Amino acid sequence: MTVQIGVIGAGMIGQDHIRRLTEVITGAAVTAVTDIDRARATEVASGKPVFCEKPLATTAEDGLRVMEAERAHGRRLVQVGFMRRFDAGYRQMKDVLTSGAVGTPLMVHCAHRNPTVPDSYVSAMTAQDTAVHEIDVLRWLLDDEISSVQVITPRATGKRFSHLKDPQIMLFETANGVRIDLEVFVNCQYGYDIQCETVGEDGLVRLPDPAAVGIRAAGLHGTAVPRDWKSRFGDAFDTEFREWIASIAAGAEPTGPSSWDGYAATVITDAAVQSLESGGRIITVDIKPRPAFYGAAS
Ligand code: ISE
Repeated sequence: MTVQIGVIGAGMIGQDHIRRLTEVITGAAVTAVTDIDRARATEVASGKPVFCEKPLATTAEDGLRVMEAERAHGRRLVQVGFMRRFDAGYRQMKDVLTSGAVGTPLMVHCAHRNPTVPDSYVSAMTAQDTAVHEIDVLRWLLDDEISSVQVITPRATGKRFSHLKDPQIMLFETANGVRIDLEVFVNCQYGYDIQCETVGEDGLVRLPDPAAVGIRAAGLHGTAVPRDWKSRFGDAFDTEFREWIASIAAGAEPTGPSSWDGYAATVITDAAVQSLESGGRIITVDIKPRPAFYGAAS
C-alpha cells in the first residue's frame, strides 16, 4: 500500500520532507503540496493523519486548541516532528537510562549550537524554534515533566544581528527535582553542535558525536563538525518518517510525539520567553494534567 501525503507548507523543511518522502522512504507518495491557500490546506488536512513539523504552535493557547480539536475527533491524528526521539544516539541514551545502568538521573548538561542564524530569527525563537528540541527530548528521556524555567543571558556575541540575545542559558527543573542546564548559542560560527550528558547516581551517559573519520594533518588530529541540522539529524528524519508511514499503512494511531507533547512544549517555551523578557525571573510551568486519551508517557 502506498500512503498518499499532502504537504502543507513548502518552505525549507517542507521541501526537505518532500524529498525524503519521494526519494528515501518507501510506501509513501506526495500527492499534493500547498502553501498559503487556506481552503486547500483545510481540504487536504480534513480527517487525515497529520504530521506537523515542530513546533506544534508558538503559544500554549494555540497548542491547546489543536489538542482539543483532536480529542473532539476521538482518535489520535497528529504526530509532531520532534525528530530527536528517532536519533540513534538519543535512543541509546534512553535505553541506558531506562536500564538503570547510571542510576537515578540527577542533572543534565546540554548545548545546542548553530553556526549562524538569519536576520529573521528573533530572541523568542531561541526557545520556540531551537531549545524546543531539548525540551521535548528531555521530557521523553527522563520520563519527567519540566516544572520551572529560567533564562539568563551571558555576554552577547558580537557576531549576531543586534536585535538578538545570543547566547542564552536556560535552566530547567523537573517535577522530580532534576536540574538541566542548556546553552543555546545560534551564532557559534564553527558548526552545528549538539551535546547532552545526563549524570545519574551511579554514572553518566553522554550523547555520541556523529561518526566521522579522524583526520591527522597540519599538526592536528580531529573530526569534522556537521555544518547544519540536515547533516546532523538526516538519519533521524528518515527513521521518523519511516515509522510514521508504517503506522499509517497499518491503520494504527501514530506512536511518535503527540499533540499533547506539542502542547506541553509550547507551555514550557512560553515560560522561557517570559523569563527572558523579564530579565531572568524563574517562571513556574503550568501544564494541564495529561488526558488519559494520550495514554502513559512513552
Ligand atoms: C531549526 O528550525 C531546527 O529545527 C534546528 O534543529 C535548530 O538547531 C535551529 O536552531 C532551528 O532554527
